[in-house]
Amino acid sequence: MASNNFQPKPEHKFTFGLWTVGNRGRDPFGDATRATISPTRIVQRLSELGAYGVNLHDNDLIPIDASASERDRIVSEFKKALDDSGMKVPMATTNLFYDAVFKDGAFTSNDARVRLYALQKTMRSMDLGAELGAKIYVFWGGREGAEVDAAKDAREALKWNREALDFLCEYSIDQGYGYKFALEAKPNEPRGDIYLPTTGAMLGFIATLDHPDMVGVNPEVGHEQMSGLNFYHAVAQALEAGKLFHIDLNDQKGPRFDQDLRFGSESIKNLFFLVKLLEESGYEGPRHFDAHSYRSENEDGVWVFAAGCMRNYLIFKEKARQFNEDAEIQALLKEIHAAAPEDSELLGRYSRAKAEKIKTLQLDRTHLAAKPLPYERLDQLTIDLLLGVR
Ligand code: GCO
Ligand code: MN
Ligand code: MN
Repeated sequence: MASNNFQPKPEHKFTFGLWTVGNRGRDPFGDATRATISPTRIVQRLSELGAYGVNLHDNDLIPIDASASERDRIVSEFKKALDDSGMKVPMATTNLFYDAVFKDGAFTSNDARVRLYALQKTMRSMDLGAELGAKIYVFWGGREGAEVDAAKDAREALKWNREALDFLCEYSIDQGYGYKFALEAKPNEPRGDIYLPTTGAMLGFIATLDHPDMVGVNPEVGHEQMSGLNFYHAVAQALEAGKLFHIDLNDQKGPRFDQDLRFGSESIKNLFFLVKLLEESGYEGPRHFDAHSYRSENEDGVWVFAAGCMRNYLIFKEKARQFNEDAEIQALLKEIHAAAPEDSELLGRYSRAKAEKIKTLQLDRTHLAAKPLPYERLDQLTIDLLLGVR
């Protein structure tokens, strides 16, 4: 363990949103508990901690009512901070939830002029992201939902959502931005119900778009856990579909409000398997932390939080290496996965000959059911390893 100090480096591709370390501790019951940290300071401090880059919503950087000259001044200051530190902006997104205009949705608002405003705001934000070098564009439709289903036909909402994404894919192509879109699901909060509530629902929706190849998903740990789902499974499905374009890493204590906790602070076993999966899958995208520090922290605590997210990821990565090199664990896995070559050959793609053969096989189900599966031992070895007693 001494040989690994878990020091984050840009090559690990760790990123944070300006809104994450910039979170001031506001919640529905109380106001900010810490001061604003400027975007340029965020860039500088994260780079000192070993991060690769920062991501942003348009209004994390530029106030919604900024003049054109103010905008340009802010962008050039920000670009200078990026250049000075070597930090990147791999992902950009639009704030389509904060302003009152989005109270009934953005792309799915019942008001066509609000839908137009959402398109306008997103195109301007895509221009900004492209100027900063972003190649991934995230869509999190926090207000795309409903409390009163009588007011909106959910099929109509899906149609509007699809039209907006198709329109914006064309805009990216037309401008030569080369964006990949990543859709982020969440079951509720701030809306009573948000449309397309899970990563699985997003994957189904993507297949109905005009440019499905341009569009993938941005799963978030806490959002799947809010629905009681297994995040490792959701990410596996996205990877297997070639659709993991971005990922929001954080943590959560089970199904309740969105907590955005420090990565790896709660769901240790599930997130160990997640990191193992990401590292072994060839996923090359950013490891983005969409989390924030406890409300009880001051700015110093925010940097402890940020360092902790990256450190926990690297600890899980090291544990995955140990898991793969552990002779006892690997022997158990070999035993569990053992198969006769003639059986393996019969599985897989259909042929009439195979079907005939399978129908005549002598398969003794009582014998098959009696085969012991050493899962208790395997899981306990995993726990021993994760708790550091192995
Ligand atoms: C949330 C979301 C957001 C999005 C962000 C980028 O629950 O607040 O996770 O943080 O990820 O808007 O799209
Ligand atoms: Mn969240
Ligand atoms: Mn998120």
